[in-house]
Amino acid sequence: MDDKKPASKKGPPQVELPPSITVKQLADALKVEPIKVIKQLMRKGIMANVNQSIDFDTASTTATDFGYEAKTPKERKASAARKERGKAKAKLSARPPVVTVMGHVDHGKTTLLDAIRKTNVTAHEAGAITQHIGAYQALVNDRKITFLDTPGHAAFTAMRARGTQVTDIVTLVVAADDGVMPQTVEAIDHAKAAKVPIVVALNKIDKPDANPERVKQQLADLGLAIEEWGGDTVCVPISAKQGKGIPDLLENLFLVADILELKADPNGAADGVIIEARLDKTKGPLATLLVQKGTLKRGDIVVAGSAWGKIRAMFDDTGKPVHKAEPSTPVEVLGLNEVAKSGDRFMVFPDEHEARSSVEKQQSPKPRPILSLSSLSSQISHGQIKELNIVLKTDVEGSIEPIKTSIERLSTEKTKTRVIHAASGSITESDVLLAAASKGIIIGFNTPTSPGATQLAEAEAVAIRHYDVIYKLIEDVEKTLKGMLEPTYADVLSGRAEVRAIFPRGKTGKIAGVYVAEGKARRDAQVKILRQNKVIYESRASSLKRFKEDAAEVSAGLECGLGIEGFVDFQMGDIIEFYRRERIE
Ligand SMILES: Nc1nc2c(ncn2[C@@H]2O[C@H](COP(=O)(O)OP(=O)(O)OP(=O)(O)O)[C@@H](O)[C@H]2O)c(=O)[nH]1
Ligand SMILES: [Mg+2]
Repeated sequence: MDDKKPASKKGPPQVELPPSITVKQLADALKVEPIKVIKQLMRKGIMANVNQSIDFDTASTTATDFGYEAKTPKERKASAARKERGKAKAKLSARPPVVTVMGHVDHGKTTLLDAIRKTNVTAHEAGAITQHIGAYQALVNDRKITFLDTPGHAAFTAMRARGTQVTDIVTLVVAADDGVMPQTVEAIDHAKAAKVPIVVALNKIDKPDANPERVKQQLADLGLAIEEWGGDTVCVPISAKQGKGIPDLLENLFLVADILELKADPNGAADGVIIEARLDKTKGPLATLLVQKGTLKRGDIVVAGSAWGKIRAMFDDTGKPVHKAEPSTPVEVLGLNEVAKSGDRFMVFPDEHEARSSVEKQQSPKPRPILSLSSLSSQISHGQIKELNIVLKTDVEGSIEPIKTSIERLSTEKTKTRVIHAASGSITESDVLLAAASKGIIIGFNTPTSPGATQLAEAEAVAIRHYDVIYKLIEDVEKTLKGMLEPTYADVLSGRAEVRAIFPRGKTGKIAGVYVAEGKARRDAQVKILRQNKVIYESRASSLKRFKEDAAEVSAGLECGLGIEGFVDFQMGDIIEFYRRERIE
């Protein structure tokens, strides 16, 4: 690091960083070797090579680590603009609540949504054909309420895993004859992890064996504070099938909404979330958007992930064309160039040019932080994480309590351990989503991971650890908390090449002309030089060229020029092995 002291007491030296920067450029800007930046990123759990781009937030915290204060060139301008906007004072207005219905299979989620929709649709014209767009608004005594028509906690948490929270209130449907079931528990934990209030609908009270009191007791045992017993969770007895108790349920949802004081600024350009999207054979890509802020208008230019376009037409949940949509309103829009991804955020841009360049920018992949125990460990030791969230799955119910208690006992003043969900059974996709959304990890005790969950965990970069001995499990969590768990790496062979020519470079340097026999020769690789099957030198590639052009990698069957840091003593027939450092869990 530069040990030149800043000239005055003005604080740390400043460095100007663009919104996206390669590791190499960042290292140059900070006047340190790229490997130092790479190592610092690893401590944050980010695996990035020299040529990979990182976003401004990552770059700026790294700059801070090296003693700099990061600024974007536009920052001054932007902060001035923010102040200006602040002066104009966002005019917040009340907005309708957005509700998601959750609950165990067959407890009546769909029946409830249908019942509400049938009696309270906002259809203005009689006979309007209601269509499924993934969300709808009901009108109750002149007040609007929005229901996400994609019931279930998996969809809810999938969105949250992608960084968007749309739900204000969860309606938990529990069949009064069946009581609390595994997915009821999951739904409660998912809602709690998202810090979303729950209103319980005790459904099927028309059934002769319905026992609402027993269900309330079960819910209380799970830690839900039931209103009648001094808590704040309301339980409303209903029969979705007979339409009984539904006005009471809606009234309670509005009460909770009033407590939450849900507000949004309906002025200005809209942003929000893609609820659902599909390809219509005749109309093309259709997407259901939920506006969260501002007002969406026909003709607006919208970007959602890699999809973008000008809104050509807009419909409400009854299929009626509309010109604008205010906060909490779901609309189906026509005009995006491709099928958007549900859960992606959308934003309105002032013109096509800016929209297009924003889409292009998003296309450079971001390195993903790996939420492994060891990376969490380093994030904890760097003070970036204060709470370690754990999803615990065990083989039998009896193992849950002792493990949970031991884990939670490990909480320190600085770092809390929180078991956000514990259940018996194999590790499922829903567990992975919950861990992803809560930036947590999954611990399996004597229990397997379902195949779908393994894939999803890879995609979501969620760490799953398996144990069969409790003390080992506790020990690892403890080490993680103390920030002591060091990541371990293995060298993975990525290619092999043979020296077929030797050229001078400069006065004393040498370049080997090599033929790549297997895999890939990589510029950013660790290399081993083998002579007669013995490793004679280990270092890094210093240059890789194909026909005088720098190359990041060269594939098998091709020739290239290779320089190696600190090594010139090439001989014909030497074998060069290229290795990639990989973290092992
Ligand atoms: N008696 C009675 N039956 C109900 C009531 N609500 C739902 N049912 C019945 O329970 C069954 C399941 O209802 P659904 O609404 O499909 O349940 P769900 O929660 O959407 O189920 P999944 O989507 O499969 O998770 C259906 O046969 C409904 O007719 C009710 O209030 N009373
Ligand atoms: Mg259903």
